[in-house]
Amino acid sequence: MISKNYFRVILAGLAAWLLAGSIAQATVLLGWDTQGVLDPKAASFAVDFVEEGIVVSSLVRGPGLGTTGTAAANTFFASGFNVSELSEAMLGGHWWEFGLTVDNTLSLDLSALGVNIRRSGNGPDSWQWGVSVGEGAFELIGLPMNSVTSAGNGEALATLDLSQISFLQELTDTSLTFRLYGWGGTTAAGTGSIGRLDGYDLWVSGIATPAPIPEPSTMVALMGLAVLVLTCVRKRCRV
Ligand SMILES: [Ca+2]
Repeated sequence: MISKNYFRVILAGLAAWLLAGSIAQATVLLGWDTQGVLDPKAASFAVDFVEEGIVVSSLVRGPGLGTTGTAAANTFFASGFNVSELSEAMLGGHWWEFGLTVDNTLSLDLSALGVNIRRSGNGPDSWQWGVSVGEGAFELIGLPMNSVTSAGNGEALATLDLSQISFLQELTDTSLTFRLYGWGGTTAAGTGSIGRLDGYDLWVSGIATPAPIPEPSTMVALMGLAVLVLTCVRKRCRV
């Protein structure tokens, strides 16, 4: 006969596994910190932190941006946001861009996206996130954001909640490309840089869990097994 304690261990383990899945907390999955950047005008900026199982492409400028003017230290710098509409920014390459690929060992539920912007007085004051899944077209996510502060150390734009965007949940064996479109600069020399507050200046948070995730039918089967085991213990059945 299998002992009652043995069954209790099985049940406790099963309960712990189910509980762990239900209370997982979002953490930063990838982040860039501009503090200490050696060349704010470099062609790209490598990620500072990335969760294991995710591959990130470097942060780059869109083809409509340049590096005219003096770059503030501890930023990733760009000029040329002098278009007046989002549509012009989208058509003209006035964006920051980075991408990520998640392999088939992980499932990602994205939670939030944030960025710090340090702009000049004649730089861009309006921003909008977009994303492409796989090779798909770019889709706008969230609402346009404003950067009010110029010069100084910049400011954090409104954090974008990704948790309610269904196509950014349960991501596995796929790739994403994010773009931050900027517009509203009044001259070509106006600058819009990433940085330069404490901590990460560009980041994505979410929950990464091992894949494959058990299907609901599997969860039901496991719950049924637990009930069966418990019933067996109570009846002191022999196995
Ligand atoms: Ca920073």
